[in-house]
Amino acid sequence: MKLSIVLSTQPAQFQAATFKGDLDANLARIASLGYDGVELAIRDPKLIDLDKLERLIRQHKLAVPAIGTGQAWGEEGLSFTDPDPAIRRAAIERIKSHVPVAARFNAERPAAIIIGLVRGIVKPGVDYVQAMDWLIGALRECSLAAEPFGIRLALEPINRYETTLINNAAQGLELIGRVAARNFGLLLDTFHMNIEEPNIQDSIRQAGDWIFHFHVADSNRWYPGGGHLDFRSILTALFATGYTGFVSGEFLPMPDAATGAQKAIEHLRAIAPSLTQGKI
Ligand code: LER
Ligand code: MN
Repeated sequence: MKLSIVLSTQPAQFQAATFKGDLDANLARIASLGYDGVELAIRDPKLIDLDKLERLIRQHKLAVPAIGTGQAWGEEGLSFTDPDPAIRRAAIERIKSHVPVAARFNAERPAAIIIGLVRGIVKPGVDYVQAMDWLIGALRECSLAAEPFGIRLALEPINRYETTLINNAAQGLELIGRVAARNFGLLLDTFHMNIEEPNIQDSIRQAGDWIFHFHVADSNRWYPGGGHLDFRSILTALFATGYTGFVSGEFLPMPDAATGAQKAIEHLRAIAPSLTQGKI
């Protein structure tokens, strides 16, 4: 099982970006804890020193399985479904600007670009059908731009308290059918699944090959093992689909980032030997 953890490369209010602040120190800590990779939350690629970031990541021998983009919404209000066409266009261009960034990391499999809250919400005065049309158009355009680089886009079903668009895996799968791009799939997050899915394991089975990336947090969004989710059963279902990607920790820095990260890796590594040999 390959494990990664979320690190924010720019200041962000998002609380479950486990590591924030000093990049070098955080990467050193993540590597020393035994993580294989780091998931980078990048609000705007043009505001960061990508050469330095890439150098540090290589220095710490970490893979980058995915790039989070949600802070473009969280800090700037960009979204695919804003009634203002200029904001929708800016959101699309922002996601496209992540394509060359994702292509820099991992020759084996480039980083996936996460479509989280940048999809937006159904804003007051906007009709749901209209919002879905804008969303599908934006996703088609971004998937097409990413395709020649071998980059995949992973849309994350997010719980109802954060968005009104795509809360569960079934809605995500329906959207995949409508976008109809082979490089457009899902990111499933156990924290959101615990709120929205009728049965987490069944939803994982249904999503199958469309699972491009996977976030883990416990029921209370603490590190896996800090709440009451059954990660043995959840991960068994995940690997039974043939999933070969990373299991990526995205949880609150509780009681602090380093302790949570350590407890997560202990809990997940203790479970791993019982999972199907060869799949992990
Ligand atoms: C991002 O991966 C996520 O899970 C959301 O809760 C962001 O708000
Ligand atoms: Mn998530």
